[in-house]
Amino acid sequence: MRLSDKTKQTRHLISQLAKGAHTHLVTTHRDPDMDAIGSMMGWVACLKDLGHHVHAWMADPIPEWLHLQVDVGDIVSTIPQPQYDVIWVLDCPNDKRVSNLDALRGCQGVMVNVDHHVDNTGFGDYAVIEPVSSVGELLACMAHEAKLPVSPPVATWWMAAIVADTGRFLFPNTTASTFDTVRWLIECGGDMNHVTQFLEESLTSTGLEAIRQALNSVRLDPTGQVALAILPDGMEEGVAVIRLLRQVKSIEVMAVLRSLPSGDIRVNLRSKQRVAVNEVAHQFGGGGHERAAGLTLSMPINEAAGTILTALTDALS
Ligand SMILES: [Mn+2]
Repeated sequence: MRLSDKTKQTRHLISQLAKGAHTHLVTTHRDPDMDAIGSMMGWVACLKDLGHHVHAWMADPIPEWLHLQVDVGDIVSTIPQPQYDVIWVLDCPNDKRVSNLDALRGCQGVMVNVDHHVDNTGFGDYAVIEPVSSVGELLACMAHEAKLPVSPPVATWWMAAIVADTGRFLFPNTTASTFDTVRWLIECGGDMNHVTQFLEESLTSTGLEAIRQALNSVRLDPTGQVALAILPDGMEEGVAVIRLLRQVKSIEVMAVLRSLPSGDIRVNLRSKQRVAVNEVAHQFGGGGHERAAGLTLSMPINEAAGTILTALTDALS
């Protein structure tokens, strides 16, 4: 990985903060995916192994798929203290992506923004932004460089983050450094079998039903290159639906929509080659990567579906 001198200095400073500070709050983006959760849980465990006092915080309810896998008692829904030495915000391109920005702003502490989104706004007192596959990979690199203790559970969390954000090592964000990092995490005791069970073998029967309904909802543009699916309320199988849609040869761009508890519509966008979906997301105040982006709309779901289908069709033409 090529790092600028400034990034190297910031990284050094941040590893000093990780080692030297005693109280830490760690959080990630709302509507968390595996990179968000894996990065957060791994970082929390790593800091705890250093003997520090650490809270993982997420204001939104913890997704159902995660309930199956971790003791969510470990993640608090309100910030327990008015002040921490360091507040870590992971995998958030901007501070509005945290689960409760007002609550975060009400908490004192040096804020460190650790992210891999190219459109990160650089918020926080310090920011480490590197365009690697995942925040899991970035934290693992930082831990390696700073010689932080990486236990088998920490390594497994970061491997899960990397495996998920690289689409099982199939997306173009998978680099030689990604494999070097995973190799090192396995040497630290990371358990790929556990990652497989977690990511590939944990669908519930309700999840299967949600996927069936989402597939029934699929709309295509007239050329068959744009696909859009709607997930049933409260279901979180968007990743599985996208993985199925992308297997269709003619489909170039995909959108999965779902209603959030607030009534807003969350839209996840993916593309194979030709469309920079973050540019589409920017049109609606969202953001992300070229091949994976997201946005939130405040309108009825059918109207949102029409709007997104049109925007994606325009982006392709
Ligand atoms: Mn990520």
